[in-house]
Amino acid sequence: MKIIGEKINGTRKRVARAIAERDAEYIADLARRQTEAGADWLDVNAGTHPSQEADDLSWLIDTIQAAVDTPLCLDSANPAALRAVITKVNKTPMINSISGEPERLQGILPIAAEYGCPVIALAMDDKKIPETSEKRMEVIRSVVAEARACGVSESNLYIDPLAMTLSTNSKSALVALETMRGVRAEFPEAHLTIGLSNISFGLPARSFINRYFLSLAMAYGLDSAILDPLDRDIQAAIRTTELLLGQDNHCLNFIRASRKGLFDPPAA
Ligand code: THG
Repeated sequence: MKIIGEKINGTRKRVARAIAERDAEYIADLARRQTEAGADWLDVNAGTHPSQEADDLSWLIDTIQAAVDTPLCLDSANPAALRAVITKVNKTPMINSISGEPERLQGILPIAAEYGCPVIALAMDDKKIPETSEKRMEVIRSVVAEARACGVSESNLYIDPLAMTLSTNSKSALVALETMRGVRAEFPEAHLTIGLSNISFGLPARSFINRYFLSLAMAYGLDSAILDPLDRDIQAAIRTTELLLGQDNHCLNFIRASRKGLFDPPAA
């Protein structure tokens, strides 16, 4: 299970302030702590107006790369901003994201192809999120075909089936899980990812919902997720579910994470 650390996101108030004030130490600290907690990529979302996005992303990238060498996941739907910053990224970044939306496909797929980037593909088009897993699969099929045509291999695609909040649709987790099943069956080389915390938006006790959903999704083939790696309970859910699904030879990762104190309760 690969972790995309979610914390450097300008839609979060504290991060927005750090970006506005160019508070490098705050951002560097988030980069270091997520890396220490095992993040495989750091999501970088400036969360700012498109006119400001390239500048802010550029500062974030410099700041993060001065602190850690963890690969980045550039979270932007703006091809111009992505082009402006991609050459300053040290390690091949993931791009988050494309969708079935033609402008986004045509603007971003060529960048992913040129730089050999893994790319997250959302199961939606023209800002509309299909209600059923069958319709999401139709969008995914067309995005996979477009990606291939542009020279992005199936194995560089991270399909995001989209977890919508349960608070407005009690079947939304099921729709996401069914879509994962479909992707696994039709596109065995492709990866799956999800923005984990969406599933619980507007509900109480969110961390329980997030964790049980993560565990179920892993059983459906989820192999990466955008989440908070500093959350010890999520760490426990990931390592324990890997153990149960036979994804942890000799239980080594579980034992290592436990020794590292990533989830064990502190000694009384
Ligand atoms: N799919 C893809 N990319 C995504 C998402 C997705 N990128 C953005 C988002 N969704 C995932 N990232 C975050 C980052 C931070 C938070 C939630 C999702 C977060 N939220 C706090 C909360 O939920 O309570 C509130 C904000 C705050 O802390 O101020 O921290 O679905 N491909």
